[in-house]
Amino acid sequence: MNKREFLRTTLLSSIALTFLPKINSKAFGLSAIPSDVFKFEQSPLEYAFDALEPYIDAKTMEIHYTKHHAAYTNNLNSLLKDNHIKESNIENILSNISKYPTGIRNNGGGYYNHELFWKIIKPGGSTTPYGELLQAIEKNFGSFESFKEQFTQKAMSVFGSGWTWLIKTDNGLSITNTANQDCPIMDVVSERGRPIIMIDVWEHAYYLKYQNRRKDYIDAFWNILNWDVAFANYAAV
Ligand code: MN3
Repeated sequence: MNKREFLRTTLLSSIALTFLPKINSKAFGLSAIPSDVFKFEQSPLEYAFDALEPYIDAKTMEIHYTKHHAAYTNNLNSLLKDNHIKESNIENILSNISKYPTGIRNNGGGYYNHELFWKIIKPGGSTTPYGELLQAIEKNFGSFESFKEQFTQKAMSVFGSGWTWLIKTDNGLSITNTANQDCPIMDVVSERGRPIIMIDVWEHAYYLKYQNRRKDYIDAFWNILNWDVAFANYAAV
């Protein structure tokens, strides 16, 4: 900036300041400044990174939560800002995702899916399914053991990156896969429903500990599955 530009900038700034309305900074605190776009935040993890050992290792959990999930969240916020989208309900966005840019589909799904995933697993798991959810599982899949087998087979069949879900549909329970970060509430997937149980089968979810052994990771998943949350997901729909 040369001297003339400097003077011009300074002069314009002074004029601008003169015409700015006087703001009482104490009465008008930072939090009161209207935010144009809602910002999504990662829920705090309810257990330590190493709490799921030996089923999911601490390093995987740390990278998965602080890098992968954080990146989806930050990217989602940036994309909403850039596209001037003010919707603050992630389920409203995802259930109408065909109307949004692809980046919001990928990162909005990434944000939401991991929010669900951190809650469906917990240290030590919680016994076995019970109540109406167990009855529905037995009705739809024959038995709990048969359900586990079918869910495992479905998760093994994901080609590339994706998720496997137990969902509640109008016709009962169903096991379905989604590619990338799609999820069953999106209006673009082949089979829609409300998520009850979900497993992330992207390699970043298990590769450090299990490498190519996805089956071992899925088998381990049953030991940390939080059936109380699964039951709550089921009862909520
Ligand atoms: Mn993931």
